[in-house]
Amino acid sequence: MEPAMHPANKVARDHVAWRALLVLAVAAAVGLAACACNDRATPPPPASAAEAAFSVQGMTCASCAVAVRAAAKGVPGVYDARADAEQGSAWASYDAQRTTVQAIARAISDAGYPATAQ
Ligand SMILES: [Cu+2]
Repeated sequence: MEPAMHPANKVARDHVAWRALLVLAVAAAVGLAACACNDRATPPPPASAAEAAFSVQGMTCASCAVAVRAAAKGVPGVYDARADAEQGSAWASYDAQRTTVQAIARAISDAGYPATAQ
């Protein structure tokens, strides 16, 4: 027959179990947070990142700028674009290994806003 466990030993063992649980819970929370964070993060620019500016005709309001931006971003290899109707300008960040300034200008032009690289 085993001797009864001393109350102090039992408390110590429970304490270790709770600490282990706590460590696991924290590790899980950190893992989840890192996961969610990665989902939201924008991918880093590729090594062949390039930028281009365009003169764009025909933009008369903010929704024209939205359309120009969407046209530029629709080109595979473009990972960011901006357009300003007042300035008649657009800018694109793109992967030079995947697309060209000419292709982006053509896509903006095809959307109805004649564009030329600056
Ligand atoms: Cu407009």
